[in-house]
Amino acid sequence: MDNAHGMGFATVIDANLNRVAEGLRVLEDICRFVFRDAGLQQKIKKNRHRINTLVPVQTVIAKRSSLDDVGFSAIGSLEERRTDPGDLVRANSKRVQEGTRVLEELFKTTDITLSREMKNVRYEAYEYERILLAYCHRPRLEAGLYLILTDPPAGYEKMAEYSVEAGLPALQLRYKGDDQRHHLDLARRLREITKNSKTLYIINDRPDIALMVDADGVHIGQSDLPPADVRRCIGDQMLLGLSTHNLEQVNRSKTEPVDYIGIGPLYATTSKENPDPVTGPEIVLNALKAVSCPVVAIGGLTIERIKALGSGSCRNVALISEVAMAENPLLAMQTIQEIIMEKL
Ligand code: 3NM
Repeated sequence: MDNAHGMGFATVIDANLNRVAEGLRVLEDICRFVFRDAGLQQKIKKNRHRINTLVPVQTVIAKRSSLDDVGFSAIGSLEERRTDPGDLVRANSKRVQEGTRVLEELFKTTDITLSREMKNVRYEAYEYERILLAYCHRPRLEAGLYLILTDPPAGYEKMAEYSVEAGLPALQLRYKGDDQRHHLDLARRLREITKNSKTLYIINDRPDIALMVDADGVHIGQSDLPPADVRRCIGDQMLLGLSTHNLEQVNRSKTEPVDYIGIGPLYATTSKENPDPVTGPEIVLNALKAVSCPVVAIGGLTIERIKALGSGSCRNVALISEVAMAENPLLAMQTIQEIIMEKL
């Protein structure tokens, strides 16, 4: 290779290393700040650091000039058209995949080990794209009443029908009986009722049942299986919620692949056996400051206490008894949903 060509190749390598590093950085930040998957973020980061260590000698960097690059103006117009997070993930995954493909080829002439390394990064980038796109299509927990059902006097089915009618953002089946088949049956019936509605259907404690009935999500507690393992089991498209009971657990949740957290019990509750110590309502604001995902206030909440939570504080409230014991549960759901939405 003569000098002029050598410099040309080095410039192509330089340009593609930068393209790959930038694409990885965007994917890493989306992973970290939007989907909060620390494990995947670390994998992307490792590859980005590796790519950065390969950036060629300073002479080439000094010679780099985007303005002399004949492709520069052509790229700009396409790059400005990103319409949703999925577009952003796809576009940046493509940058990484294309860049590593070019590097894989070029390094074949100089360093076969590096060429293979680039191939590995490319294959890993297909994996990042798949996971992040799945995240983009995962349902989101909207503001409002998150209703939990444990033996409601009106019956599970009736309460599920009311939840759909009231347009609640989420309904959780929290069955505490021993009959596994009944549990599964019930879970299936509530899935039928909530299907094609705006009410997300979440199963408490049981990722296996959530998968069997094709629920929208699973909710787990601090002593259930670890969130990362549950996530591996339920895949990328289901919502995963985690109960927290103090700020230490709230902070730890930031490193876990969960989509929302519950915080409580804010007040004493009789709906849960062996509840954790009462946190008081003040903890909600601190939890909201600590995490970027939705925070669901829970435990001993009543209409009056929800009103007292203050405007602008909590967008998500979970209840069992206040609705289950209401004379008219549908009316109670509608009223509480309205109160929460008015407070926002
Ligand atoms: N989890 P009620 S408190 C299921 O602190 C549950 O994580 C809690 O019922 C927690 O609205 C609770 O009747 C019970 O108090 C909530």
